[in-house]
Order: sequence, then structure tokens, then C-alpha cells
Amino acid sequence: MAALILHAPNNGNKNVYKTLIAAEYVGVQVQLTPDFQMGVSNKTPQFINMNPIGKVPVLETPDGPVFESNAIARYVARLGHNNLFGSSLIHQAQIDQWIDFSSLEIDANIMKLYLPRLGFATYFPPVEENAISSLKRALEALNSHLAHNTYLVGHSVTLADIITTSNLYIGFAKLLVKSFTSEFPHVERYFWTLVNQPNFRKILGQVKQTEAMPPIPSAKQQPKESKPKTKDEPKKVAKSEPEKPKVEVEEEAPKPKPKNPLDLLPPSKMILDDWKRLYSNTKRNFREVAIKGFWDMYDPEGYSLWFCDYKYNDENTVSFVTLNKVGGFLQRMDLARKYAFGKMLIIGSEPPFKVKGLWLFRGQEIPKFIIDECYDMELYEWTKVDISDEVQKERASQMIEDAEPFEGEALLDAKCFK
Ligand SMILES: N[C@@H](CCC(=O)N[C@@H](CS)C(=O)NCC(=O)O)C(=O)O
Repeated sequence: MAALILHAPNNGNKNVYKTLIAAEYVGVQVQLTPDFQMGVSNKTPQFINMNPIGKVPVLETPDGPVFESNAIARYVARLGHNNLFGSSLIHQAQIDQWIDFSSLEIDANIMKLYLPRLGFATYFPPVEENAISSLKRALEALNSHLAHNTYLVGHSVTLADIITTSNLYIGFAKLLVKSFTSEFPHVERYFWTLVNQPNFRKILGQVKQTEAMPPIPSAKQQPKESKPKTKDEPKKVAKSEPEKPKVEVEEEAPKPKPKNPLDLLPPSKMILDDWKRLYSNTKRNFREVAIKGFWDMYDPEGYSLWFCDYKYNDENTVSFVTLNKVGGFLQRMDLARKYAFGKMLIIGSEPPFKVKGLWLFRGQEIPKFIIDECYDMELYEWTKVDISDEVQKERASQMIEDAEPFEGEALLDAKCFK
């Protein structure tokens, strides 16, 4: 039989690996189209004829094209005599069951984590939190099955193992560090055993576990079309309105940068930079020096203090994700550096962790430009500190000094915005 043509780029795609590994097991020749160019080759009318959605991979068979990587891998598996797809009705159903499970419960959540970090989707902390807890739930289930089974179905490799391992491959190679996967020791054992089988190794090469997650992209690197809209975004101009005449850019007079309204407030006796310097330079007797200094400097007319409380603490089930989330928030607050100081506490020794903070803002309200620009703001409940209430004032002091225990609990970490 002549080699089957698999239309896809040769770029480490796990959806392609499913078929190539199955082909190794059953001894079928599959050839990738040479010089396949993503975004070009998959947009031609010939390609769209084979797969109307224009995605890869597509397999060309003597009887017509097949798209969807699981369907392609099934087709190839069924060409061989090696029983990759089960010999009894129940084994066939269980193989299908694990293929669906690994696609919908594992791969889908890995992709929800991975794509925003690559900049292909907008990064939203609650979406990531949700994906992590769904992925953990799926891996726990897989782990308990593998505690008593070497392979997913029966006593040898089936298509279920090939597809599940290909899906896990992206996780291990790109996203899931050892401290995450070690919670699932049977999944680890299973994964490393399979990727080191000769038929897997021939396609995947030597697999190495990632040492770090890809970093969260900055706001500028996020895809533009999916940026959340703010209330004040100007309405789109109706189609019937006459178009404004185009003005040559070079002829436009440079517009003066509008002043931040906070710069127009009456001057304050509190110099934010002096406080930040005192905070950073106080190494000893923090309570007597920095906290006392803060309240001596504090100008309740020029500034306001706010407690914030994360609304979705139940989702803070993974320590490093919670820390990353707070780190991302502080990065995005960069635009407020001239007008704000903040402390964020990540509280608890066991998940779910609580995230609470204290912020000092110029003016009497939370500045509007911060609410508009920093989407994290709406993930927190904000309460103005009443400094005439000694209990609230003491709570604020404890947050500034990272007092531990805080409200009876250990601190996982404390981060400062200054
Ligand atoms: N469910 C499909 C997913 C295919 C898919 O998402 N392919 C991506 C590359 S991994 C693609 O072709 N993207 C191009 C596009 O979205 O236009 C499968 O398993 O084959």
C-alpha cells in the first residue's frame, strides 16, 4: 500500500503524533506533506475541500479525506492487524471512553492553560484557575485508574494510550512542572513508560519535562479582538454616518498629553515616594519606625486606604497559580505607580488560599483609570478603610508589616506594590 498523505506541518503537533505513533504500531506508511505552510497550505481551496474548517491534520485516503485527529488515528489503527482498537465490544467502548476523556477532560483544559500563555487567547486568571482545577480533577481520576492498570484498557498498548499520551505530552513538555505532576504518581509512571516505548520514542524523540510554565503575557501581548470592553469604550460609529475626511498623519499637530485628573487634586502633605522609601529602607523595628511613620505621614484628605478581598478564593487551589495571579495583578498596576501603594497577602498554609490586600490611592476614590485599565480590579471586593475605627487601622498596619499569623493564619506570601 502506498503511503497515506497526512496534511500537516512537521512542527511537533500532538494531533499529528497520534496518527504517526499509531502508524508505527500497525506498520502503515504515513507521510507528512512536504513544505506544508501553516496559514497558507491550509487555506487553499483544495484544502478547504478536504476540511471545511481549514484546520490540520487531514488524512488523504484512497476513499476520500478524513479530518479530526482522533478520527484519523482510528482510521490508521484499523488498517493494521495489531489490535489497537479492541477486540470485544466492551474493550472498543472503553477505548473510545478514554479517547473522549483524554480529549475533553485533559487536552481541553491543558489548552485552556497553554494558549493564553502563548498569546493565542486572552489571559484571564479565573479561567486559568478553573482550567487548573478541572485538569487536576481529570488527572486524579486517571491516576486512580492507573493505580491498578498498566495500560488504559486490557494488557497492552491501545489507541486510547496513544491518544492520551499524545495529549499529556504537551502538558509535560510545555506546561506542567514536576511539583504539579508529582501529585499524580501513577500518571507520571504511565507517561514516562509510554513515551519510552520504541514506537513512541521514534516519533517523539527523548521527552523532557518542562522546568517552568510559559510566563503570563503582558497586556500588550494579549490578542486585541478579545480584550474585555470597558463601560466607557466609545460606541462604534453607525454605518450611515458620513465618514470623516482622512487627515494625513504627518499633518496632525501633536496633541498635548491629557493630564491625569489625580495631578489636578490639591497638593497633599503626604509625599508618596517618601513613604515608599521609608517602607523599603526600614529593616528593623518595623512597627516603631515604618508603621508609625506611615500614620504620621498619612493624609486622609489627599489619599484613601482600601481593603480588597479576592472574590473567588475557593478557586485558589494551587499555590504557584495563586502567586502568579497576584504577581500578574501587580504587574498590571504598573500604570498606577505614581498614585498608589499596595500590599497583597496570600493567606493560609493549605489550599484554598485567601488573597487579601490593602491599597493606598491618591484621592478619595479608587482612581477610575485604574478600574478601566486593570481588569483584576473587578475580581476583588473593595472596602474603604475607616481610619477612625482602631480595629480597621490595626488591620491595615498588620497588612503593611506582613504580620503573621494574619487573622489566625500563616502567610503563604506577601507582595508589595511600591
Ligand atoms: N479538533 C481538531 C483540532 C485541530 C486544530 O485545532 N488544529 C490547529 C493546529 S493544532 C489548526 O489547524 N489551527 C489553524 C486554524 O485554527 O486555522 C483535531 O483534533 O484535529
